[in-house]
Order: sequence, then structure tokens, then C-alpha cells
Amino acid sequence: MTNSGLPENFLWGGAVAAHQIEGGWQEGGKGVSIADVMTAGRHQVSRKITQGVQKDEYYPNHEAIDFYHRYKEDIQLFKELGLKAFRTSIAWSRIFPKGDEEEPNEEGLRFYDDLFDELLENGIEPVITLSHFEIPYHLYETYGGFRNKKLIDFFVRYSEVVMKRYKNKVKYWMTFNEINNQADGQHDLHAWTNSAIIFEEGDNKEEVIYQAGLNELIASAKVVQLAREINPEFQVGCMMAYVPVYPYSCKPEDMMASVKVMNRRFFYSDVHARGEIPSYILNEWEQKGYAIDFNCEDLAALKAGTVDFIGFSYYMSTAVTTLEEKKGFDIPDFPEAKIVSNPYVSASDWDWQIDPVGLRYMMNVLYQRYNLPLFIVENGFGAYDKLESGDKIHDPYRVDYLSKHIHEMINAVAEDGVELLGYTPWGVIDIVSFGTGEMEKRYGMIYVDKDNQGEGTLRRIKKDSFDWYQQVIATNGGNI
Ligand code: P53
Repeated sequence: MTNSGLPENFLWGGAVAAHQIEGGWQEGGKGVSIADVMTAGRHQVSRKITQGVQKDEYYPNHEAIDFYHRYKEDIQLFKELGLKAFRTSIAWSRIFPKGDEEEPNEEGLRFYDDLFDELLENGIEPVITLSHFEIPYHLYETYGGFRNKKLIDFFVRYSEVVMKRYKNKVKYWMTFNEINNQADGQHDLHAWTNSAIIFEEGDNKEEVIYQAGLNELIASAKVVQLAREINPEFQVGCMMAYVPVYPYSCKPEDMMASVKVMNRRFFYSDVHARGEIPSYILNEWEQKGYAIDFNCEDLAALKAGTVDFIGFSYYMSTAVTTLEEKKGFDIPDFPEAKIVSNPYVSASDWDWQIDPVGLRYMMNVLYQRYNLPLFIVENGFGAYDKLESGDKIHDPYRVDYLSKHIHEMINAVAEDGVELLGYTPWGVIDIVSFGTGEMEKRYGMIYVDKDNQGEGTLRRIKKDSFDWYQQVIATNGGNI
């Protein structure tokens, strides 16, 4: 074993989100969330968002993997794995079932008291996302989601309640999961999951999303300020999805196209970390005639509520080109360019391009841009697994993906000098896929016996990657 160069207190962990694991969608006084009205899709077939919960539809998040009832058993497995941190979210609708009540739901608060106690007793630090695609459905029905500035106050109130309640149990917090997923404003699923928005006739989608995103950034900044009052030891981060978009060629226009598409994503972390709306966005709003609503008080909040660390997910990279002969995907409002695949990397069964070096690249970019500690709070490989006789799951593809990414992560720390708090790979246990609602797009090192139709015993079985990750943690990355 060699010394990897990672700090001794490095937070090796695993990550999930409440709606993708808990189930118990109507238990403990929980209200309906936006995840509870999403049906199952599959690769290239979108999930449907229904008007309320319909009787004859299948909703994979209603039961998920039943973590709500099985968390004690699962935490024993996490302990055996050696996790030092476990990232999950609080389901907002367990605490405020409708989102706009005066008083929180005590039973929901008690559930997370018990969950966090159980983690801490087993030596595992909870890392908590406040909003991970789980906005109470009522806030969509009554207020139209985050297009409405009233949601700022509802989110701040909810955050205040949970940060006060768990102030001695949770130190690491993140406000909005992958807030920049909604960046180009065209994916209806992301508008729904990030902001509880359904587009209406006459909406300029991009403008609507800029408003919602800014409302969330203001809410986040207010929560950061509150956090400092509640417990000065708190560390509050943002949570960004970072998919680097490389210039496909060295044609100068391809380089500028990369800058332009990356700026759409950087907007969110620029505000979170620097406390100002960047000039490239203010100019865009002006040129497009967007009437984004904000006032001096909002700007002061942004300035006073900058984050302590940059939490981000990394799964893949992609490329952009202006070369006319290349075929690719259109980019909203950018007709000269398209997104193309990268001939130098391979891809998963869901066409996510596998690029470990891209992680090192992104870590360098983010650290140089913000000079703040980073936290890789998601990274992982969604794949079909096969349960073989003797309860074996051989998943060398997952070990290969993760070890190559960890290798590049260590290079970024040990050679490039990037400050990194931890690494919590996605879906340490199999969960419902967010994008497709499938169970069989598996990320875990622990298998859950359940299929896409919702059939199965829910039994937990260790995969080969479990033993491998156990060694990674035990050697602090020295075996990579
Ligand atoms: P699924 C896009 C790019 C990177 C991460 O995704 C993304 C997305 C959205 O599709 O989402 C995150 O389950 C998200 C998790 C999610 C995970 O990636 O679609 O934070 O909730 O499960 C993996 O394969």
C-alpha cells in the first residue's frame, strides 16, 4: 500500500437521495412530492408527470427500496463497507407535507433524528441535501413552483427548521441538488424536478428558468446566512452537475462555443460562490429582453450568502462543435453549434460517455475558478447487473469505472493541489434511477432485488465492487 496523498480525514462515502430510496411515500404524515407523480420510463423513453397521483399508473418512487423501514439494516452494511460519510437528502414533504404550513410535521422530523442518530452511532457522518428533486407537490399546484418568489420564504423556513433541529447532528449541508441541470431551460423533466415548473403556453422557457434559478440562488444565499447563525461550524455548499463540454476541434469557434455552453452552467456556481450575477448573464438578459425580477435586497443576500464549498456530481463529458459536417444534438438558442460525441472515449448502455480524465480537468477548473474546497458528492456507473448463483454479482465494469475516476481524483489532489473534502459515489446501494425511473439502471455496490416492474424481494446482496471499495477506503485510496 502506498500513501495516496489524500488527507487522513478524507470523507469516503456513498450518496443517494430520499425520493430514490425511502419509499413510505404516505407514511409518517408525509405529503405528496413532485417525485411521487413521476411514472417510470426507460432509455430514450421519458418519465411522465401526471396530474396528481393516478390510480392506474406505476410510480417507482412510492416504494423505492423501502429504506424508510430498512435503514438500520442498510446502515450496518454501510458500516461494514467502511463508509465515513453518507449523503442523502431530507424529503421536504416529510417536514412540511404541503410546503406552506406554519408548523412542521413532528413525525417527519423524528424520522431524520433516528436516521442521523443511527448513522452517527455507526461512525458515519451525514451529508445532507436540502432539496433533491422533492419539492412538495402542493407548492406546484398552488404557487406554480419556483417561478413564484413565495417559494423563497417556504424553502428558507423549511431549512431553518431542519438546520436548528439537527444542528448537533449534521455539519455538511447542500442547498439545491444539481441546480444547473435546468440550465438550458428546454428539458421539461429538469424544470419539474429542479423547480416544480410545468411550462405553460406563452412561456419563454429559458426566461422562466432563469427566474426560477435566480429565486433558488437567493433562497440558498439566505439559508447560508441563517446557517452561520444557527451553528458557525456548519459547512454549506452548493451542488452542481458538472459535465464538461469540450471543444470538439481546435477551430477557434469551437473553443468559443465551449465557453458559451459552459457559461450557461457556470452561472449557478458563479452566483453561489462569488455572490454576484455575472456580466455575461446580465448582458444576455438585456439582449434578449428578459425581465428577470430581483431587487437590491436580493443582491445583498446573494453577496452575504456565498457558499463554503463546491459540491458537484461528475459522470461524463461531452463535446461541442461548429463544424457543419458533424451530426449531433441541437443546442437551444445556439443554432451554429451542436453537441457531438467524443471519439476518444467509450460510453455506457445509456450513452453516458466515460471520461475519467474529465474529472481531473473539472476539478482543476473549479478550484482555480473559485478557490474553495471541492466535494465530489456523486460519481458512478449505471449498468445492468446479473445476479448469479450463490448470490454473486460480478461487476468489474463498475470497479473499472470507479477506480479510474478515483485515480484521476487523486492526481488532482496530489499533483495539482486541489483541496478536496471527500468522495461519495452515487447509489452506494441500488436505487430508482432519477432520469428513467428504472431499478435496473444500477449504481450500487449493494444489489437490491427488485426489477423495473417493481417485483422482487428487496433483499440486499453485496456485489464484487463492495469488497473492492471496502479496500479503497481501508487504504485511503492507497490501493488504486
Ligand atoms: P440517473 C444528468 C447529468 C448528470 C447527473 O442519474 C444527473 C443528470 C440528470 O439526469 O443527475 C444526477 O439516475 C442526480 C441523481 C441521479 C444521478 O445523477 O438518471 O443528482 O438524482 O440519480 C444519476 O442515472
